Formats: sequence, C-alpha cells, structure tokens
Amino acid sequence: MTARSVVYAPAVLLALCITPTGPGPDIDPAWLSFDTPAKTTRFQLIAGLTGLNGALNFNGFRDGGLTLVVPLGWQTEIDFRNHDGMLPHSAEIIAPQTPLPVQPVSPAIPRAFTLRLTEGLVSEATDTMRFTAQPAGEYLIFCGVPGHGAAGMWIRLSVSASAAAPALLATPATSH
Ligand SMILES: [Cu+2]
Repeated sequence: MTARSVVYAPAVLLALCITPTGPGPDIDPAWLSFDTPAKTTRFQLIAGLTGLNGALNFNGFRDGGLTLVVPLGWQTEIDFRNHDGMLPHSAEIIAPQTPLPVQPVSPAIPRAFTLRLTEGLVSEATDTMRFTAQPAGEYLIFCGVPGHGAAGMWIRLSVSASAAAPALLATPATSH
C-alpha cells in the first residue's frame, strides 16, 4: 500500500554520481497525500525544515536527496511553507541543468512556482502552487532566491508515466 514500492529507475541511474552520505533524514508520510480515483495529490514543501546546509534545504533534504514522484497528468498541489526563521525562500519547478542557475528561471511547468520567486517568502509565509503534472520527465524543485538553489536548496520531482501512485523517495544527493 505504500508508495515506496513504486519502481523508480532514474534513481538507479543517479547512483552513478552519488556522494555517500550514510543514513539520511527521515521522510514524514504526512508530507504527501493523494486521491487515486480523482488523480490528485498534495505535497507539503517545507523550506528550511532543519538546520542542514545552513537551512538551505527542503524538508530537511538538499541536492536532490528527496524525490517527489507524481503520475503523469495528475493534478498536483504543492503547499509551500517557509520554516526558516532567518532567510526568505521560494520554490519553482525547473528543468535539470548544469550549472544550476543562481537566479530564478522560467518554470518548466506552467504555474509551478511560488510568489516572490526572487525575494522569497518570509519566515512562516505560505503559498500554494497548483499545476498538472506534465509532461513526463525529471524536474527540480528549486529555491529561486539568488544563490540558494545553486548552494543545494533543491529536491527532485519525477513526473512518471509508469507510476501508479505518488511517492516520496530518498534519492542520492548529487555532489558538485
Ligand atoms: Cu531558499
């Protein structure tokens, strides 16, 4: 019944460039909810949840260490909250790219970005992005505040044509 049984082949490919990190942070099942018949999902995206990486993390993960898998075509709601008491943060869905941008770029999926992409949302501010998960492919969930994403403040979104249900997976963090 858990989404973790979903096969996620790209994560295996990413293993080619992993940095061994040992046990990672925990994934809270409450972060992800979904309605399979309705093909809707909701993900709680929490900026600066922990002190990891100077709080430049989402849900305690950095550098792609967490992957949200969403089946192709599902209506997706990402509820953003900035838990960081110090810095503003934002989020947008972007295409994977090297090097990572140091400024916000055009979102790879229409409407998949928070307010105040460059300035960031202040501590405990929230915003919700709603979009249709398409086209299939690999994306980054990236903080648009200048320098944050390039410093590791990004996780992954996989829009999957084969997944039967959404999932949250710990994935190898990439080194730079
Ligand atoms: Cu940030």
